[in-house]
Amino acid sequence: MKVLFIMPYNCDLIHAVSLPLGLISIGSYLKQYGYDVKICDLSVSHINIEKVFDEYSPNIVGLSLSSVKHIDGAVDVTRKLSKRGVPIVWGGTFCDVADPQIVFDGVDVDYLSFCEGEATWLEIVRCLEKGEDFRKVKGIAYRDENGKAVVTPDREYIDLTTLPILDYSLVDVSAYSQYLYGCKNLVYVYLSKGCPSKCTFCVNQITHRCTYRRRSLEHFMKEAEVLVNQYGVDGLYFCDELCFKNKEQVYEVCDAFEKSGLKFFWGFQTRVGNLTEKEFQRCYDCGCRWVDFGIESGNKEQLKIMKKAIPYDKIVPTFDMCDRVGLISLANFIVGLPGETEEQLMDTVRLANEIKATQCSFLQYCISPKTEMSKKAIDDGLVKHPVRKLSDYKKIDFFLSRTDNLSKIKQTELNVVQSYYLWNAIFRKDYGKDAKNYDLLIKHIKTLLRRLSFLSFKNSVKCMFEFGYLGLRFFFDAHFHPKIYKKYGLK
Ligand code: B12
Repeated sequence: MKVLFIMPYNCDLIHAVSLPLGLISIGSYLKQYGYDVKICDLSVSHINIEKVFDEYSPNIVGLSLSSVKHIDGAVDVTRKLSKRGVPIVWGGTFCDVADPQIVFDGVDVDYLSFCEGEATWLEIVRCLEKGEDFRKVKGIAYRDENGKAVVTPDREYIDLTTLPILDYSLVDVSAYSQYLYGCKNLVYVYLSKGCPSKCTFCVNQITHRCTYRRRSLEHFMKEAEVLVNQYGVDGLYFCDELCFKNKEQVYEVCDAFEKSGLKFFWGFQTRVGNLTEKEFQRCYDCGCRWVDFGIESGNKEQLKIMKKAIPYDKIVPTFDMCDRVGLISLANFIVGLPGETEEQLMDTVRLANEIKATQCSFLQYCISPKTEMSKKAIDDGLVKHPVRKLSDYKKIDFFLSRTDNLSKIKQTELNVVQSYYLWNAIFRKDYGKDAKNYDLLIKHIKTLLRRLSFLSFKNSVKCMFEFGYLGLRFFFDAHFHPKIYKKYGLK
């Protein structure tokens, strides 16, 4: 039984490409049961997927869509392979939040798989082997005889400690290395899944149903050893939504890093109020160099609506702690929240100016279907252009959003605030003793050229147009709106 997993190309030139951890995890799980797995990542190579299909001759194909950025690429691959007589399944976070009927009406995909893919895939390939119907498999959607989407019952989450060690030989690790935070070969990894918080804007409500689970630290350390010793990785970015739920986990992980003797820098995302200076210091002493915080808003009313539940009075002191310890601190804010007023945005800018964060990022809120906040915005009639067809999802993009503005603030003002901080972020120094002016910009350009080299000529032209348009918008919005800078106190 042969399984072909495909990561579609995406037109996002801003971010470096990260390891397809979801596919590597499902692939390693299936290999453990003796199945033959191949992962083909079209965002790091522009190979002919039909040729790969013919040579490998898989029994089933799975595509991963982590965000709306993958829609075009996934539709393209599905069109090319849909006539080959093997089932095509889409999975990944985009599928978790999308409306299955809209997806089935827009593309000839056979099944959708929701949330965690490991156990679902094992059942799917076993059904395929025995010639049984997939329709009894939990956590999927299929079309009935009339083309209507049928969703099977939710699947229980698995105990992550039972998952095998990730088999990085399934991909070319070197293709994913990033220059960031003083590292020359940084990759994304993970230790846990989900988050117990109930933030109303976050897709975690759907993908992990507000649960929190951790992987086996022992397995993780074996993976880290492979990444560092075999692939020369010098930086690990923990992309967990909540890397440490409590202080004990910090010491457990730091002790393991110290004991291993492996040399790498690392960083993680956490919530304000979870750790004290002592833990930040312990992390720093064990190689941690950056911490990412979701602050979202500086306005207490908006934070309450979001159910963010972070202690407001600890926000400023937390960034002070990171500054004293020597950690890069990143503060993420959301602007244009449903019903947000200019005064509320001013509170956010005020807070961003007050904290000692190395970098503040502002992204515009856009609906993430099925989340509490989006459902309410739709019910309140704030969403003028609801999603009716697959291509409408492409407009739901947090980055200088082209989606409906749900706030009471003018779109130009939202764009200016976002661009202003982004511009500052691009032009700041990177981290470390050797950091120089513009070195981060140079690294971003290197990333962009690298991304372009992975795309086909047609796609690189398309992506460059999009990127050029965004770049010009940034530049103008960050430089030519003195009245708005003054109004919001952008220094
Ligand atoms: C790493 C990461 C990135 C990386 C790229 C990820 C990738 N390889 O595509 C970077 C930094 C580039 C990135 C960028 C963006 N990201 Co991002 N990212 C993440 C992050 C932090 C981790 C993803 C991950 O690796 N998880 C670990 C693996 C093991 O889990 P997984 O990927 O979910 O896979 C499991 C299931 O989804 C499923 N599955 C996955 N694929 C498949 C395929 C099949 C066939 C099946 C059956 C199952 C299946 O099974 C897997 C194993 O259990 C998530 C948040 C999170 N912690 O999940 C956000 C997240 C996926 N990103 C998100 C967003 C919005 C973006 C951006 C659009 C942000 C922006 N506007 O700039 C961009 C899009 C650019 C892009 N290239 O896609 C959102 C998506 C929300 C949504 N779909 O509505 C998330 C959920 C963050 C959030 N909470 O809002 N991202």
